[in-house]
Amino acid sequence: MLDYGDITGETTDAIVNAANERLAGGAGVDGAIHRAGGPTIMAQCRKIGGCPTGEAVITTGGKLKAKYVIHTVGPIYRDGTKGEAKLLQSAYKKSLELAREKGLQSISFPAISTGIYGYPLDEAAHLALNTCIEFVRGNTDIKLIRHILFSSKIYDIYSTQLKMLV
Ligand code: AR6
Repeated sequence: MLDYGDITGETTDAIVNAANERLAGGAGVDGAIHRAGGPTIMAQCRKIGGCPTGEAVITTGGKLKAKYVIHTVGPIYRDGTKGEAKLLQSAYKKSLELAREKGLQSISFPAISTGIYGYPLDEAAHLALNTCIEFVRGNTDIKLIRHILFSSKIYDIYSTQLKMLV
């Protein structure tokens, strides 16, 4: 399901953070989640220590409405020949697997890698939606996957890509 807005207000069991490998916090959606969720999220990130690109880890949601934050690291986009697509798919898949392992039923994603990491929006939207659709075909445990898009431009790109997939 697509929606427009700020992911920090989501009431799904988990929200996903577009983090960096050091889990050090940053700008964009990462900064917004840590600001809204408070310091317990960063304290747990420090304990975990890091997360390789394409992997995912989980912490509390702190003061957020969502119980958990799943931190994943999308690829930095270079020229598309450095394994970026596989890594972006993996970031979505590992986040979903972690949610399933925890018994969660709903999850919200931002458009991972499409901000500071520079991933072209059309391709990132296609990969995000396709990976989620394939995952729910094989697993029925997760009942709701929301994609929270931060601008009308990104929302429109997701809508176009979704129409092509279903
Ligand atoms: N809610 C939903 N989406 C958001 C929000 C928000 N509050 N804020 C930004 N976006 P980015 P990346 C969108 O740059 O490209 C950080 O510094 C934004 O419009 O947050 O994966 C990390 O620490 C864009 O479409 O993440 C890493 O160092 C999308 O979220 C690095 O940036 C992702 O943009 C990760 O870069």
